[in-house]
Amino acid sequence: MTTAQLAEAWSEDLDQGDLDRAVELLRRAVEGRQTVLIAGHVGPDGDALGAALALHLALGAAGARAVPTVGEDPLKVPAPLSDLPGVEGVTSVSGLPDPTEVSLLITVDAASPERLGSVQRYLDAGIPTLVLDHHASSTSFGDVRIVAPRAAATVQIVAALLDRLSLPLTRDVATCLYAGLVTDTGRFGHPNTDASVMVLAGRLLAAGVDHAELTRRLYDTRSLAELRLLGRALDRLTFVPDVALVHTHLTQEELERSGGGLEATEALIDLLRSADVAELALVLKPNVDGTWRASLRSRGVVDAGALAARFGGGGHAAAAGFTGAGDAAEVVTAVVDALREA
Ligand SMILES: [Mn+2]
Repeated sequence: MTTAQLAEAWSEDLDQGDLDRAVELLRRAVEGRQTVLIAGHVGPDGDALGAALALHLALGAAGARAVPTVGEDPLKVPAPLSDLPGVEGVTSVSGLPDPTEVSLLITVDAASPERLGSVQRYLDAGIPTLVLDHHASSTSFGDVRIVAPRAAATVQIVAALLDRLSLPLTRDVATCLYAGLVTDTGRFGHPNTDASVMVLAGRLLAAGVDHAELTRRLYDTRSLAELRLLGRALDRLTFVPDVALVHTHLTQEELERSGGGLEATEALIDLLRSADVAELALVLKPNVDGTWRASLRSRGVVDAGALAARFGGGGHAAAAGFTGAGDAAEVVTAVVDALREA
């Protein structure tokens, strides 16, 4: 196996005809100076936002009117991602062009229409839709689907398409792609970190990405509110020995009192997962409607995605999530019961 073949292992799952159709849609958008809506999932992470912004910058520079968005109103970009190049172009749902003006919808890192929030109405409007994703749980929506479950991040698919279009990896485009790569691989620590990840990372660094500055902003910068919230949640940490589960939760009141938003607690789940006795970590964070946003992280044995699917959620084997109802203890009990059955 050559280095090039090894680096592209994830792309073997893709259909060449679909790839050709995707490239054709993008080429037409650029040459026809079309209006292209690029939608990441609600509650955007580094991959969703990085993929959307890289496409926004690259297609925009080549001639398209590329509008990046996530399906939220009001728009909330997590603080660590708020300095990414092109982020000022991210448009709230209320500011988007009318569906009749949009020639192409590109969804990135969103495994189902529900993950698009308010952008779903553009799907329903019958606009040609290109789906770029790496979730094995991706449901079959969209017209042209480039779904690569073995890709570590959606930004790998975006980079491959930009290559096929011969669009340049400028420093800004590379920075957005790198943000997706570094976050979805857990700083190159998760098992999805393979040769293709490192080959792309090397290309992006060569394009001028400031790795140290970007990772400092993504990982080593926390507000006092976030540190206090982390302390509160860690203080409440509970271990269930027979299923090797560590779990904790935060209340709506604690979030409000701290002044920190939900995004301030993203580091919590990875801290919990680091417990030496744990196979699985569970963090419950309150949604405004009274339900819980449950995040799951596995240390390798438990398939977090399969577990989340039992509760109507989804994700990857190492990281997944679902929406839980009831009080926190009831959600934890349901997860423990499911683990004991498995
Ligand atoms: Mn992703």
